[in-house]
Amino acid sequence: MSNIALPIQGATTSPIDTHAVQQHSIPKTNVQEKTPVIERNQFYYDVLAGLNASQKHLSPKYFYDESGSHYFDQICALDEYYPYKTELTLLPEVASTLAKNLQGQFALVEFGAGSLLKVKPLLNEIDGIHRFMPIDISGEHLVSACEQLQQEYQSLEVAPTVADFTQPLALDGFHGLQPLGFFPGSTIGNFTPDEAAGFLQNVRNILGPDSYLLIGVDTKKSPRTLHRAYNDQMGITAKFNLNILHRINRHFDSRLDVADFEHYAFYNTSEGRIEMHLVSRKAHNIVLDETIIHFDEGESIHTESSYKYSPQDFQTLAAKTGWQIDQAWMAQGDMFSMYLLKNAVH
Ligand code: AVI
Repeated sequence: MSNIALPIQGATTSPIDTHAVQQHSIPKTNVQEKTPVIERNQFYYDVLAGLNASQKHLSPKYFYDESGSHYFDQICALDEYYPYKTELTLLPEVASTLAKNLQGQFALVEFGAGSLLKVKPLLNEIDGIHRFMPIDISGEHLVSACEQLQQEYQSLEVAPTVADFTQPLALDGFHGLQPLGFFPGSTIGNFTPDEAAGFLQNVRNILGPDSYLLIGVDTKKSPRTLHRAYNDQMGITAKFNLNILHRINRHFDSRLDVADFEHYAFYNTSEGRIEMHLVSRKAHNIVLDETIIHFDEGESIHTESSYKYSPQDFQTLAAKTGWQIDQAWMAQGDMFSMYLLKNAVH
């Protein structure tokens, strides 16, 4: 499975500042660093390989530098972008049902935790959560978010891990508690179906037997609603998409004019996904260091897919990756879904 995306609100891919890690009040022994941040060389390699492919493409994980994360925060505040707000509205109801139905003592593991905004309804409602183990690739951002959370939830043990959770990961330290995974935001939609299956299997291995996973999944719906969500009137999604070209300009010695490209997003009904592209306005060459890359007029770079899952689609995906659906919630108008999955393999 490829190394994709940490597209969580507020996440950045800036290098880990070990000073920052040392200054924070989260005990340093609680912070585990499992993988290095994305290397500059990896970015070079991925950009050149992606732009030399017959369908040019770039990984959506490269959206999330500091400006990209800032644009994503703005997207979440837009009226048109329903997934963020809809899930946030659904979460208190989900949390109170879980508080009633889930008996036990839990270690809550959040994948791609970012700013830790969505975990609070769970912490507020479920008394059995004693340990919180967020995982994110952006170490500095994660540790400072954990520090703030620790102030608010003083009796909670907060133990962050700096890692790329899409890769196999040995997560120790459940301390005898039952693992409860949390993967909100429909980030699963940014994986291809094969990657999504690999991810769910990986999470099952990380959390182990007797674990649960609470996951947010965007649903199939009217293409008009989807189109609006990814083509907002203020043009923030366009800026978010085009920012990947600015990022290339910052990293390469390049002749690339961002104004030669435009944002294009549409719902591909047969694939069940939003596709985001950057379309060349004219036939031209760009130069990245010594490499010349040609674009025809109208040729695109595919920058992101955002898959949408009907309940049946998601049931099939869960079953084939060893999870069983324990509970399901649908937001009003079937706009967004959440599922509590139980590890079905013993
Ligand atoms: C993070 N991810 C779930 C968002 C999505 O909807 O696929 C990223 C995004 N792309 C454009 N707008 C938001």
